[in-house]
Amino acid sequence: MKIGIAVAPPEALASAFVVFRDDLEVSIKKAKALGYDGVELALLHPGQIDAGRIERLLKECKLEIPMISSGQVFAEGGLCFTSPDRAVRDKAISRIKGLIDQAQRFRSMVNIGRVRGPLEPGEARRDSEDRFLEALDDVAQYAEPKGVDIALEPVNRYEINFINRVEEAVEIIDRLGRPNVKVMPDVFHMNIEDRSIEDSLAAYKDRIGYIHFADSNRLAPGMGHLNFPNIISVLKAVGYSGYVTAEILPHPTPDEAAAQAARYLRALLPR
Ligand code: LER
Ligand code: MN
Repeated sequence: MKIGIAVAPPEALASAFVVFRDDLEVSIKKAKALGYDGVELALLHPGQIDAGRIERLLKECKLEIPMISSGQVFAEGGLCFTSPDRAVRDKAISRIKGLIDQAQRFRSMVNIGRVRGPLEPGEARRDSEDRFLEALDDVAQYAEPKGVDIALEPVNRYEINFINRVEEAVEIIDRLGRPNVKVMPDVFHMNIEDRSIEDSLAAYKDRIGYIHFADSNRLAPGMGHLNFPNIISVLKAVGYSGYVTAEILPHPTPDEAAAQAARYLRALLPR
């Protein structure tokens, strides 16, 4: 398993779930110094980064960008896949395709979190699901020849009313039937939604492409009451070898949060 930390460019919303909101050169160098293997980049649109410069930096630091996350596309851009407005859906799809182009350069995955959109009130659930599946199919088909995987993240009910549990994500991915769409559990959301974090991870081990780690209070692992030693031993037992990335609040300070997560995770996952 490798460990990562979620970061964003300086202009990201204050509400973005990242530790560092800074020039990417600064964040990448800090992540390297703390012993991370990779940084997850939360982007609003693909033009936010100078890909050539980032590629050089990653090479110099021997660091990876395993994931480009898209939460800002929904939170700031207001775009989503379930919108009844065709123009909004099309914008969401083309924005995600832009992120897929960047992901191809970095050999990253692209996540679909809240950008899937909510179930639309006043209509049958199936109608929202159908619009979501059509959009997901479009982006997955676009990503496939580029070698990019799409990671669908279940998110808790207080943030969105659609795809809250890991099981629900797997069920809808099965309906789509595209092998480059994986499930992306986030243990913070699982703590709210899944009956057992460990049992869901074990049950769907073959479907997991990437994992978010935050403690029960969304602080760095070790600062709340989730049982990370147990979660990690289950992941090891089922042979998970991908990333566990800290997507945490920058408390008490960004530097301390990032250092705490690195220290704690490295102790459980020595190189
Ligand atoms: C949001 O709560 C979250 O966990 C993000 O990774 C998904 O957009
Ligand atoms: Mn997450």
